[in-house]
Amino acid sequence: MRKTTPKRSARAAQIRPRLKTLLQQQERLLHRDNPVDPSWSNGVFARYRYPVLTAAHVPLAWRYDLNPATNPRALERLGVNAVFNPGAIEWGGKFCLVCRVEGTDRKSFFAIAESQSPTQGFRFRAEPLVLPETGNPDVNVYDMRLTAHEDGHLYGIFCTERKDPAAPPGDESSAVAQCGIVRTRDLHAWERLPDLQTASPQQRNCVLHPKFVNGQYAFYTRPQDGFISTGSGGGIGWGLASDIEHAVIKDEIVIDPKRYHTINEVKNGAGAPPIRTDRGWLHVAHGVRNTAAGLRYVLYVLLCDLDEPWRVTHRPGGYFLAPQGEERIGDVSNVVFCNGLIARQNGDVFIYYASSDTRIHVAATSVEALLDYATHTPADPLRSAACVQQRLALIRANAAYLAGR
Ligand code: M1P
Repeated sequence: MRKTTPKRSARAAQIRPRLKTLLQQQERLLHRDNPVDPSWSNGVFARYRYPVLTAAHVPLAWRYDLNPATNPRALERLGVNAVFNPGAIEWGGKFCLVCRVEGTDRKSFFAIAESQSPTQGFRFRAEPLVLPETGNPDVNVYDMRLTAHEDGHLYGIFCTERKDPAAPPGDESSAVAQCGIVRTRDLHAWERLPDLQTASPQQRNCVLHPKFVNGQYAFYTRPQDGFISTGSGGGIGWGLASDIEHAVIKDEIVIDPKRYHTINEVKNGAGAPPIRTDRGWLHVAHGVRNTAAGLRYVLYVLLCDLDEPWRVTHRPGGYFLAPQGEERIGDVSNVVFCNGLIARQNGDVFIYYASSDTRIHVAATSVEALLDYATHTPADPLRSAACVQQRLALIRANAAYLAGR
């Protein structure tokens, strides 16, 4: 039996009340009800009052040394800065989010949080995901997109970032982003495959299409010249790779370019893997514009042809979801970003989006509502005068309808 010395019990007494309080606070957070936010109503999707995951949801055992002998003051040893940008999948009857967890040291890693409910009660598994590496170690990994591919594997497509070998001396910021690939059959054991190869110097926001196209693996890509700036690249790209174990895209085309004075004038990127519907492949993507206060990231919707998924058939104008309220504030303010959604058999859709690179929220909608939105929202006419005409058409149609009632 372990002997309790007066010194040890004094330390335990010191640590226990504080940790007990922290644990109680966290349990309250994890059990908190998350009602629909009644103040939001555009008919297209519902917002929820609270984020579904934050840094405060991360288990205490990942942050604190719980042993009073080695941490008598119960100090946090490994802080967590943010939990955001999750891939999402319904798996084994649960809603699973593969989150980007960022330590206070700025390095991100992946961790799975699960719940029986799509909108509340998410709890991290006991340990973070151990991502195997290639011969070229990752410095930072983030933003996993989960694709249940028809080849039988569940793929995780993510961004792997390493220092730019061409950076001049003293430049400790320039990085090269590329597309990392892992796969699993059980959401526990992950196999790392070589990174995707394309002609682009930078790749971020890559997404694997769930079906073979012309017998090949199909990727949405986002070619860029620089880590932040698009240069001659930008836009959502598309390419095929014959072998996923050595994925090489030889021909990359841009299927949804950035455009002057729109919500994606600076850049854009694919979000979650698209939803297959009878009207086509539905995408929730992100677009970035410039403002005097910096970049603004919003979500937008795209519909692509069912048989030719690289062909955009509907591009509703404007944003679908933009940051509001506390969503506007965080580490990288004025950002919403989505790389995971869950489309259920019954037509319900849960869009997991992060705000300001800090926390994760959910928006609830349906395939029906998204298709209605995608096919009936007019495209951006690209000029103020044309926008007025668009609005006049709506106003006058309404006037005629109301007069004829
Ligand atoms: O900081 C906002 C987002 O910036 C990047 O997106 P993009 O490549 O389109 O600029 C990503 O790093 C993303 O993780 C981040 O949320």
